[in-house]
Amino acid sequence: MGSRAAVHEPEAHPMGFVRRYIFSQDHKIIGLQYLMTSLVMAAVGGILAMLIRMQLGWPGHQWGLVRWLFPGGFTDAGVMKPDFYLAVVTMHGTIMIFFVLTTALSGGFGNFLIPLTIGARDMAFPFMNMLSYWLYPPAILVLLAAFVVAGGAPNSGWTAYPPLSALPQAAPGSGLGQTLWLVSLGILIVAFLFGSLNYITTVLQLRTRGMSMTRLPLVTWAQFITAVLMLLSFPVLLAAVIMLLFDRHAGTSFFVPSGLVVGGQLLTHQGGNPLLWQHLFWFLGHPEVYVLILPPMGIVSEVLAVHGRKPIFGYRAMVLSMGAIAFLSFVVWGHHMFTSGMNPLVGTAFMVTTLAIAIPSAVKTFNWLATLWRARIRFTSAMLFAIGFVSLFVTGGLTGLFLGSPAVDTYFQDTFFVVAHFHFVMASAALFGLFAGLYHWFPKMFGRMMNERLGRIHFWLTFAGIYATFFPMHFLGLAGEPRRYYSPQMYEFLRPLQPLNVVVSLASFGLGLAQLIFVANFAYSLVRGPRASRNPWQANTLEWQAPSPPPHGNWGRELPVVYRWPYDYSLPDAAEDYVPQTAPAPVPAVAGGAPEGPPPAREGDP
Ligand code: HEM
Ligand SMILES: [Cu+2]
Repeated sequence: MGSRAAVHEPEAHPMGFVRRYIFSQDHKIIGLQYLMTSLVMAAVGGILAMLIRMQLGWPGHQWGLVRWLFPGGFTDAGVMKPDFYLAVVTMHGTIMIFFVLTTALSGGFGNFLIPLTIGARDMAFPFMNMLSYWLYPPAILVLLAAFVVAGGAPNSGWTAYPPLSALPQAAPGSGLGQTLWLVSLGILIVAFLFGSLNYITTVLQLRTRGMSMTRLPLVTWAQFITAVLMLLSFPVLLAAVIMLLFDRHAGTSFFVPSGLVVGGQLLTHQGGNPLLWQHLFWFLGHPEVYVLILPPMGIVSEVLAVHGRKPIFGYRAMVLSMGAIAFLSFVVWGHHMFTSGMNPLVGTAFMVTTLAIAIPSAVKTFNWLATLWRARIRFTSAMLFAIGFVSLFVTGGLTGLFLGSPAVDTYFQDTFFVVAHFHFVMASAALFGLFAGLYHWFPKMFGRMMNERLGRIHFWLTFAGIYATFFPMHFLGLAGEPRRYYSPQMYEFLRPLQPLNVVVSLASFGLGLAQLIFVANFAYSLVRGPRASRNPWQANTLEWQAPSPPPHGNWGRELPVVYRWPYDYSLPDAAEDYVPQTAPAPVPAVAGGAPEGPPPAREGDP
């Protein structure tokens, strides 16, 4: 099958609309399907975020809008009911992490970019790739159905801790809603596994002539390492999901302890342990947060080099640090469980591994800054978002160091400090990576340019909005405000925090509104944007050698041949400030022309 994908003739067989755009096996269409669906889900998750902030900013206020949007049992004359609030929090987290960031960054950018950047015509297994996408909409439908079934959506958060998630009678959302949540996640995990198998095989098997692993663009390295991470971690969650379904419906007791009394009734479950779920969940959960951040790291490395007109600093260190982060992410999950009564010795071990992640993270940050050092920066929208990513990643990473220490974390656990930490380092940083990627590759994806002025306005409003929304959360957490509480103001000691909560809510509304600029720019550019040339950013990687947008099969009759690494920008003796990977070595000189030679042995770093 791999060889079929590699040799099949472009445009050889005419296809109808359905085969071409709906049930397509073309990696680019599948990538765009993943991307577009994720953007729609981002809107859903964003609306849920606004609902959370409405409740926390003005608890008890009767919202006409809420009453209109959610009639029936969800609200009390426009005031969200407590279990509906928890359902909103659960669905917001679940949607943003699994159904927006994972799907957009891996499913979207991975599919679109991997074959193009390695000089292949498609993925190794195009049919499996199509299946991967087509599991995603059913997973969405099953998840969203949880809102409308009896009891509503689950209350147990994106982490679905038992016993709340294990006992249908525990809370309204613990009934059918929780079952749908589990089934939906199971379906989506299968989609991810199909995708990651495809990515790994494709990168290993279908690289064009001259494209050694040490000449892969960092964006492709990031996708490759992410796929390995997904392949090794998601099956653990799949197993846990199935075990939890068994506990709920087949009478097993993996996660439910003996002697539980719910609603005056002694349960028959015996001998399970809720902590087992926490171990299994976080064995996926921590790698998952890196599944969300590695692809943006790749995107940002690419954007900084292209729009800074400089070779990426420390290519090899970049690859190695991504590998180190991926490896370490499997041995730190216990930092989510410091307060679960774990042996202090084990806690210390998890602290050491956790803090060790700061080293490769710092290597990457240093290398990005070194890439920017004395760069001839073009302040495009993509570049602004890439620089913004570095800022957000550092801001969020620093608080990780506090949380990584068990003594400090005992105080911070389950407060807004943790919410601030992961909204900077994961949510916002990943979002900035996504935007940087969209602004950068939009011309290649759709053959048109986005409006740069609107893009820059979008950046500044988003950047300010993110800091205004999430930075004050550190102080809320320091003052002891717990996360996931319906109404923290019920507690005397938290009441003075109310004005700050209003500030955060107002900032988040501004942040949400600013995204409309992006939506407008995206939609308008899609139909009216100026036509994009083949290589509008004057970039070196292979995808910019294909037409914009690339045809089915990507390349004409001949596959591109690669002669160099992707970061030959601003070489002193070259005619232009960029030398595409397909340019024969040595560098075409200003005068005299270049003799053709075989692909040289030189690797990565200059
Ligand atoms: C040096 C780097 C980092 C360190 C030392 C660190 C440490 C920690 C610790 C100890 C916690 C648990 C806090 C608690 O629940 O009390 C935590 C939570 C979290 N971290 Fe990090 N982190 C780092 C980077 C990252 C990155 C890069 C991401 C994502 C891309 C991330 C995403 C998260 C998430 C999502 C949670 C909260 C999960 C939840 O409870 O819902 N962290 N981090
Ligand atoms: Cu973690």
